[in-house]
Amino acid sequence: MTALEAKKLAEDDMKAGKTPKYNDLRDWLEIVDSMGELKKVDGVDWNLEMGTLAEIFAHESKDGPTPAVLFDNVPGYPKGFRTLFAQNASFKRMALNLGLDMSLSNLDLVRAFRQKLVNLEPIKHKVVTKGPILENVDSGDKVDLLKFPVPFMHELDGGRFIGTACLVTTRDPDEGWVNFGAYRGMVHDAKNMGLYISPGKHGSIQRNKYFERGQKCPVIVSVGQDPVLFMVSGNEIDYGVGEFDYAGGLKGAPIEVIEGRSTGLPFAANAEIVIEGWMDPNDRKTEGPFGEWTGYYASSSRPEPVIHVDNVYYRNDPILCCARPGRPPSDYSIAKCMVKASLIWEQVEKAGVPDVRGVWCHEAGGGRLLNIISIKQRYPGHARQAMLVASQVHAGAYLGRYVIVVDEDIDPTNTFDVLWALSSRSDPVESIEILRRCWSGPLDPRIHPSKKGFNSRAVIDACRPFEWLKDFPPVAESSPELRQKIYEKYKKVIEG
Ligand SMILES: Cc1cc2nc3c(=O)[nH]c(=O)nc-3n(C[C@H](O)[C@H](O)[C@H](O)COP(=O)(O)O)c2cc1C
Ligand SMILES: [Mn+2]
Repeated sequence: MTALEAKKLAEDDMKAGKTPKYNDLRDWLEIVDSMGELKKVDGVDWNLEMGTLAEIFAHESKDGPTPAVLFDNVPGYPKGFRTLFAQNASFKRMALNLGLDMSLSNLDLVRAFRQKLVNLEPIKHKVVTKGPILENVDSGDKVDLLKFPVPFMHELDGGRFIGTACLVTTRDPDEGWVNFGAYRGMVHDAKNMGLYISPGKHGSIQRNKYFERGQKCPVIVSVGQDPVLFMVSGNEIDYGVGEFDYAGGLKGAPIEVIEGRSTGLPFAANAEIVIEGWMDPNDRKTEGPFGEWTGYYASSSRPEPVIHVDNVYYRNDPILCCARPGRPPSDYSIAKCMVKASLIWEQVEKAGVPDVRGVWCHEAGGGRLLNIISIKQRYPGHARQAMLVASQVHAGAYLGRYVIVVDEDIDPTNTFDVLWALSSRSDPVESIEILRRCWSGPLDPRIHPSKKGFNSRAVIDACRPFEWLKDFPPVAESSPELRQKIYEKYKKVIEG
């Protein structure tokens, strides 16, 4: 099928209220353009201009969601060498990625995704030998990371970051499974880049196994690909589950991968730009600072392992995918909230907590620091169980701060209602538990640099006390029946 035919098919699907299927990032961009959610901007400089413009779109898009932004004709670069920002910054685009109903948003979209997760079976990736990513391969002396218009995003950054919306792929040397995560990557020079992985992340655990034996760690960094792969990369999938196979499960078909020439590690056959190399245990170089999802520069800079690049693979007219971090809303904060909420919901239920009615990870907390879980209380202790488990399942454990549990009448995505429940149903001395020495990391802005690694949590029970449920002061508002009746009667007045 030609690109034009694919676009026509997608438009027909959307007219019929169906979510179109797409094959690769190129098809995806055509669809997003038809949806009216793509901005194409020419002539913007990689040095501070792209980052600032993306920030303005994220903070000031008044009519509708933050658009995806495709930059072309970057000064100093050939036409067609593009960058894409904010790919997943709307509910509609996330629904497109996941094959879910594109009219859903907020808790409805979280519910639909969580439903999909309940039946999700990973599908093993398929190794192929051909694909558009092999259109160009630069090796050895020809390697030049700055061949692509890598942005310098914010004024206080320490360099140009090529790895933001990326898949850093490694293999466990003992267990054999292939992991990928979004870990930031800074260009040191044409042939070397730095990588920052927080302690405890799967990529860090795997890399340490090589380093502890004095071995080099093979690595592939994909920096342009199907948005669903980035979504999987940047969120906590269970330890031991290969993210390519998980993404295949989401797409309902195996991800086709090619094996790298020097490492044998897999990358998507239809990716845009892929970097392959090795990290030497004895070679570290200052990495950072870089703006972080919390909205600060807390991890600053420190020596981190360097990737010595053997090969760079790229499509003709390659698209470098970028995710601008920083003070929320960022390029990926809304996507993170939606995905994390769905994952936490699924993981809390898997851990045996019944009757969860909703989960939301607030965007102001970057999808981690302020999480809310809503339950229908069934027994004494149910609320405590839900909030404690939500604070420690894999998707909720890293760098959390507050978890609030609310009753089923509170929509966790509705901040006003959550604050109302917190204000009116919690009693600080009885309702707040403090957990100490939990999983944090260098990015935590509130932990002093000398104490980073651990943090504390407040988990807050903002449910009506269970033993008092029946007699708790009734809510002062009209019943739904009366409300409906009065609405009908005074429809003209109400609707003007
Ligand atoms: C845009 C973006 C950038 C990220 N940057 C980093 C990073 O630099 N270092 C890091 O450890 N985690 C980073 N993360 C978070 C990880 O990608 C996330 O925790 C993921 O689950 C890691 O994969 P893993 O669970 O396989 O370790 C980032 C996430 C996103 C969405
Ligand atoms: Mn993982």
